Amino acid sequence: MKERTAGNEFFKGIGPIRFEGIKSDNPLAFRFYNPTAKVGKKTMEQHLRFAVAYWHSFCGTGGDPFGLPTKNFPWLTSSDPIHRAKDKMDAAFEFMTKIGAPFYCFHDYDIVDEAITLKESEKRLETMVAYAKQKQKESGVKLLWGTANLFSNPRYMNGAATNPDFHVVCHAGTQVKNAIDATIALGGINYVFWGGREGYLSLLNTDMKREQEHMARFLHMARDYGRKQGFNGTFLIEPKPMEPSKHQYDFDSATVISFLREYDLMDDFKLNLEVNHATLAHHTFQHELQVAADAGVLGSMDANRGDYQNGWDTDQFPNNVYELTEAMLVVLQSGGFTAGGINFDAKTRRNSSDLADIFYAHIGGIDAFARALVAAHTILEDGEYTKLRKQRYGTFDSGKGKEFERNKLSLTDLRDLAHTTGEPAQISGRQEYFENILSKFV
Ligand code: XLS
Ligand code: NI
Ligand code: NI
Repeated sequence: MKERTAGNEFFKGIGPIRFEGIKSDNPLAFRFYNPTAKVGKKTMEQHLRFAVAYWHSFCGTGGDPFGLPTKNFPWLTSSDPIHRAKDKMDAAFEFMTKIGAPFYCFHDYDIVDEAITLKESEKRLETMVAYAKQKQKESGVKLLWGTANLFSNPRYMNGAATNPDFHVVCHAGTQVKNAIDATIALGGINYVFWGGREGYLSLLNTDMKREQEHMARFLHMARDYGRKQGFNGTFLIEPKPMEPSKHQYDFDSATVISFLREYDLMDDFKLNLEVNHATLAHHTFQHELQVAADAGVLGSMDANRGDYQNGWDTDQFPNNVYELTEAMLVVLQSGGFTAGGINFDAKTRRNSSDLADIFYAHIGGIDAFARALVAAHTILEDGEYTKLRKQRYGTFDSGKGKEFERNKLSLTDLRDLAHTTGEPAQISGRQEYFENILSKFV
């Protein structure tokens, strides 16, 4: 077997990506994202906390149901799994350092391929966690979150924690235990559960209540284990309504919050919200964020975008500054990210086959978020938007409206008041006016 050369440069000819400002014509520079620039009290870097998703950028080779992979990543050429995994990790850390991302995220079997036996898989993981530790130390890149892939292996075809076969649940538990251990070893700030196969394809063969109870039990066990091992970060659930299952139990923010409340998990769990998952649930991303923020469980974000014509999870890089501004308005008003961040859960298109495309994609996404952050911050500073929204509820700020909010009125009081005040005057909701405020600053 060929000896591995450590420290190979994979993205040759591409140096660190720097902020060059709006006048720059350099496609390998930021035009809006200046990590050290202050927006309010924090720098852009502190606000946005960008993370690179290991799976899309270094593992996904562009295969689709109609065709073979299109991306010949030079880090995937070795036939030896550890050699290959280390090359891939070298490439990942080279990319993250050059793009200037402070964080990354991974699934267990992104960092090394799963082996035939559980024992060998665990050994491989151990080797790669040690390697990641060293790479993090050298580069300063940190782990935003770790997770376990409980959806690719055929054993999970009927679900992982919600599988009707207890033996499969044990395997899922093993993976989650190991992934929590890895996350702790690498100083991960959060741990994510995305339940792609936690749901059903047909209700005819599914005991939904029992499966959901199993999921709750499983999450309690994971929480208890993590806390016992000293993990004091946040556990995150990432809602998605469908795909790969027909119906997934973590459908959307509201569904997950009611699940967390029902099963007494609100103290340890928050939400990791993804743009394309929101749109699959027929919500705006802004809606999903607001529902979570209102319940105090807005944890982190998976950034991408769907396609307005296709109805699936296309995971494209974000570029719609107007919609991102709506999202950042919610984030800023809820106090901004503390433990969470913005993970680019997005992939370059199948026909974007150059290594440089991974850079263009992230540069575009990062710049779009920088613009949205500045726009949202300016809108809030300007104050007209929040003032007008508050004014819409002005009738609750004094008199009988205030008494209503304070629980001092009954239904018959409302009836008596309606009789004395008569038909209310029409008050415009002024949606277009509100939209124009956003347009003014975007
Ligand atoms: C898939 C999900 C997945 C999670 C991590 O749609 O977005 O990538 O973020 O398991
Ligand atoms: Ni997704
Ligand atoms: Ni995601």
